[in-house]
Amino acid sequence: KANEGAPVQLQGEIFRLPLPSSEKPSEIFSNIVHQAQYNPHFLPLKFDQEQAFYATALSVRDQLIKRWNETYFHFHKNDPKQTYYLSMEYLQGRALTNAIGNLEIQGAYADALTKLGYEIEDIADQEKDAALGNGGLGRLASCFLDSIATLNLPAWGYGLRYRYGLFRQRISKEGQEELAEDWLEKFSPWEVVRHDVVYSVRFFGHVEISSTGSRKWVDGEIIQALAYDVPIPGYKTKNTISLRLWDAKARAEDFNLFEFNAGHYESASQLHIKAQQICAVLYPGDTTENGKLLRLKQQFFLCSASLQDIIARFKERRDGKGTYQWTEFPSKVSVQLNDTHPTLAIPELMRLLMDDEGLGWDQAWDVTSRTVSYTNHTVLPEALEKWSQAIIWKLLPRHMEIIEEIDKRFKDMIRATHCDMETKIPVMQILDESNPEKPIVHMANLCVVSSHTVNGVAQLHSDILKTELFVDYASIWPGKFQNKTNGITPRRWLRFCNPELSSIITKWLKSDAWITNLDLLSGLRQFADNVELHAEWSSAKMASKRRLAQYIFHKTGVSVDQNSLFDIQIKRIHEYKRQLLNILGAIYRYKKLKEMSTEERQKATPRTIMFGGKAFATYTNAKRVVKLVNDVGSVVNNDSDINDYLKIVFVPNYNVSVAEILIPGSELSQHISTAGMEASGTSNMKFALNGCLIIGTLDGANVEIREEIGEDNFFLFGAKADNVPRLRKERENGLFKPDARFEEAKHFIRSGAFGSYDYGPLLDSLEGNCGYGRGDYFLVGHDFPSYMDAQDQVDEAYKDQKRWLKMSILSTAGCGKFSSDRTIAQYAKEIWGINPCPVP
Ligand code: B1N
Repeated sequence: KANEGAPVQLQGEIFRLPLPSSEKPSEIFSNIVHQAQYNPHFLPLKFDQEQAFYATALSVRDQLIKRWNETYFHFHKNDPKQTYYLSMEYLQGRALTNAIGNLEIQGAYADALTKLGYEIEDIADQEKDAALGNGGLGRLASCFLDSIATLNLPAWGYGLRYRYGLFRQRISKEGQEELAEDWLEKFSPWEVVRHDVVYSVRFFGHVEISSTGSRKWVDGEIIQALAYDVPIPGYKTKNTISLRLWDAKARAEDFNLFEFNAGHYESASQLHIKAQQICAVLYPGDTTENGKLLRLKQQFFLCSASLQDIIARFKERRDGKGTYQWTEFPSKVSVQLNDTHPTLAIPELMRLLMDDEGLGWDQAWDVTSRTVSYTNHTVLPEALEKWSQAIIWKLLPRHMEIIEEIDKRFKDMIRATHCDMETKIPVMQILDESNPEKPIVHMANLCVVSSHTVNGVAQLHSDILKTELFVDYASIWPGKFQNKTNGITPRRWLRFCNPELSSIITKWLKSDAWITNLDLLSGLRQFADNVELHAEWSSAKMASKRRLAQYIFHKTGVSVDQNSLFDIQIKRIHEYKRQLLNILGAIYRYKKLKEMSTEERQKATPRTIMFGGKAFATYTNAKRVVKLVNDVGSVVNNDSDINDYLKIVFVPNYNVSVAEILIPGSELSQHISTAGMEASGTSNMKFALNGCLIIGTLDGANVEIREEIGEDNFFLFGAKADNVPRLRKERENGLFKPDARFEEAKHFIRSGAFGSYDYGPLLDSLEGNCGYGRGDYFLVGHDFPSYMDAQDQVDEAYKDQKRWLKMSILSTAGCGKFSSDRTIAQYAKEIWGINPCPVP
């Protein structure tokens, strides 16, 4: 057996060691016990649930590392073109259930834990979420890693190892409170520190020009980037890829012992303190200059460390040293920028190639622009990154020179080859000096100019990029723009979070092949009217609703009716996502129920409306929405007249693992953004996949979901994206006539029905000429009547359970397209040019 197992490097040569085997149940048992005894983090005398979790996780980690090493060795030997996904965010959630599920060792681990006196679900529940992301963009990156590994693709993720990820949300009388969440408090069993993978990253300093005219960035402060690898297993494959997260460290020589001994403790360890700040928090508040500088430091830290690592690997794989050709780099390396947050990878790659490797501008530009591609995730003007040139000159003087040169050459090119576009230069240029007080850099423009491919994340969004946001670039480079509709991993978002429904699907399709070929779900369509399937489908949904009801009771003390329609909206709280539309509709429903006679009420469809989501700490209107939902909930849930018909619940601290409980238990979910504003959305896909019906606008991926599952199975309402600008104009010109129901709902809040908190400013944002933009910018008032009509249709449909179940089955059946396996296969073929490289 000596030719099996993980490779190790010994004296410069690759040797292979025998596999330590621990995949058999008996060995798993002893392995867990071994981990519990030998890991130094806990007392050996106790073996409580938490310790059982860490011991179990460490035993699984050994398996992952073995596979990770084999995958690395295999890629190294075969030297395929490899993609590197650069993202400031990953929302991994929990890893234990996913890892043992992907490795197909659930049964063995469950048995071993039973022998130790535990249920595997309780042990899995001990794990803290890794929440190194804010929302959809970060979760998409994590789904992509799962699909990359599953499809055996040679690709890795790079990110930052934030000490404090997304804050923990607590709901108090005041509304949302934010608390630091220390996910590394005890330690993470999933990461492996790589003390041999360290790079220097420079900040500040200046550019030195040599006698030959070459430029070099020198001085400033130097921080070390240290790699932590998180193994990402594919489903039913040996391939296990890496998410490499950088941590920041200062060097020992930067610790001034002399100063320290003189009692100047802070100045003695200045650089250590600065290093600690870099990876301290996910998205530090950037309203202050300090905050902006720190965020820019984070972005550059990710880009510089990752590119140095990528270049080192490129050289290493070119059979030793000195034999590589830089022109081959783009045929071996592709770099995907997850939005503009890692844009600095562009000038950093240029700098490394020119200043360190000695390439000329043209050659460096050719290599860079054939290597880098860019995904846009938003068209919201306030989310498009604009950095002040002054701050970049200060922090990254050499990069600012390079950006200036890219901008200059771009403009020269336009004037030379597209003279008809001359007038468009002001909107296309990278540097914007229109405000001489504060010249800025448009990061999206830099990305478009420097990338070989630019993509949007749903068809509608990609169309908007081509016809609006990037319209002028599209006229020069029509072939540069693509669509890659987002997707979600069917492993986490159906197979593992909803095992009951998964077994039913497998039984009716007579195979579990759908887990890696989601299009096979369409085979359920032929059974959409089958009464036996209806019975099984409905009992699986009931089981998930029961689990969710228990969770809600445990977290909020509210007991909900398990036979009511479970209606859910979970996502970041943002005005464009219109949680306000949802709660106004709920308020109207409550008021009408109050006004009804008992007999009338008995005809109503009982509902439980659930909200979940976090508001950015400084986003005042979003926090007011959280407060309103909670206040409405307190009144409604304590009103004995209508308790049998309506409950309104705010589920605190929404995150990935909470989503895994909410989504399987959902029957209706709301995806109700103002059309044209939600680039894609991905929870819409997760809900539909779990047989939940959607009430939604024609926005983002809703459009494609509706196409796939059929328009009869989708509750549509609201303005279309094309009409939004006209409707906003009409609103401004006083041509908008509000619906009576809308007025009544707002008036009810103003009357104080939900307490004394001043909702004036929030409600004012829906009126005349105030608030965001110029009065009801998000068209809540315009869409309210069609929203309420669609809600009436929902109530009617739910009364006919046979019809509802059929729609639910057809929702799941239509979700094949929304597997991230499909999305990633398209990226691999149409943008990255990489091929599967399965470990034998
Ligand atoms: O990216 C998701 C999409 O499904 C959502 O529709 C989209 O809103 C989301 C600045 C963002 N766009 N932009 C961000 C995240 C962090 C940040 O600091 C912007 N997130 C999205 C996946 O494509």
